Amino acid sequence: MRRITCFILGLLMFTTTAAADWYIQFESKEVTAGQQNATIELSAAWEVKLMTLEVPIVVRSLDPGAFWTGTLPYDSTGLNDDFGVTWNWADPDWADLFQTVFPGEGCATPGELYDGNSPDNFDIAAVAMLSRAKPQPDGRTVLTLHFAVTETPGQFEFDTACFQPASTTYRMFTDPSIDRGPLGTGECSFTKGVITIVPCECSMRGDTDANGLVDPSDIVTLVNYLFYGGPAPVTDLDCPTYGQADTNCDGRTNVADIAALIRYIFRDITATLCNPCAEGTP
Ligand SMILES: [Ca+2]
Ligand SMILES: [Ca+2]
Ligand SMILES: [Ca+2]
Repeated sequence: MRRITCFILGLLMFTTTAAADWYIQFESKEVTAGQQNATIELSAAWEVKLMTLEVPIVVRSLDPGAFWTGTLPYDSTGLNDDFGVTWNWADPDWADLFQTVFPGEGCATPGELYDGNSPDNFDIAAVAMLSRAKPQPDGRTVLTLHFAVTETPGQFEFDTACFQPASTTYRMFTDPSIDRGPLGTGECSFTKGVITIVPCECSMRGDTDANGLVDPSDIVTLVNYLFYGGPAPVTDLDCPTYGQADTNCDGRTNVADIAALIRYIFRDITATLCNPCAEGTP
């Protein structure tokens, strides 16, 4: 009986592991309305040495007005001319984000310009040069995109879509050349990512004692807490950072926040406290 149980457990583990070893996936997450430093990670898993990864992408609003905005991530030359793109790739010079004037030309569903108006099409292509990319059966982040989001609550998504007749879907070529995507052997799955923009109402920043005013008593509260074991500042759960005591939005409550409060209250009438809604979650 014990032997049978072990066999079944082993089979279950094997099945679970095998199913998870080939994938390309975006994360899904919440960001705050107007957040300037939002990110999305693309991760992938592969079992044998990898040669190339190509993921044609469409970014589309699921709710009108909820979208990315500002300067969109780009990396088209491989020569340090990039913005908002962090590669976790052995050969970053051989990894790019392509945008063309006519994305989707020749595809069954036409694409649209990469211009901050939904939808935006582009193509992620990464080549592992001489070293190839070592097997990553547990998966790892390959790429992080950095961007700002609109003030409109709602959702938008990063999905895969035909980019050109030669790039109709995602592809993962391993060494020797076998496409593990849907046009090849098909082990590799794709998971789209959904960004949910939630309203941000963090009006109490600096008001560490939550009495409705930002005044010297808030400095006292913070000093007592940090140096004399006093009670923790009130935390506003609507704030994306650590509440109203984090007056410089770096995700920590420390002496720098006291300095920011002193400057704001006493020293500089032009000083403002950080806007945690714009900064978002650290
Ligand atoms: Ca567009
Ligand atoms: Ca106060
Ligand atoms: Ca801080």
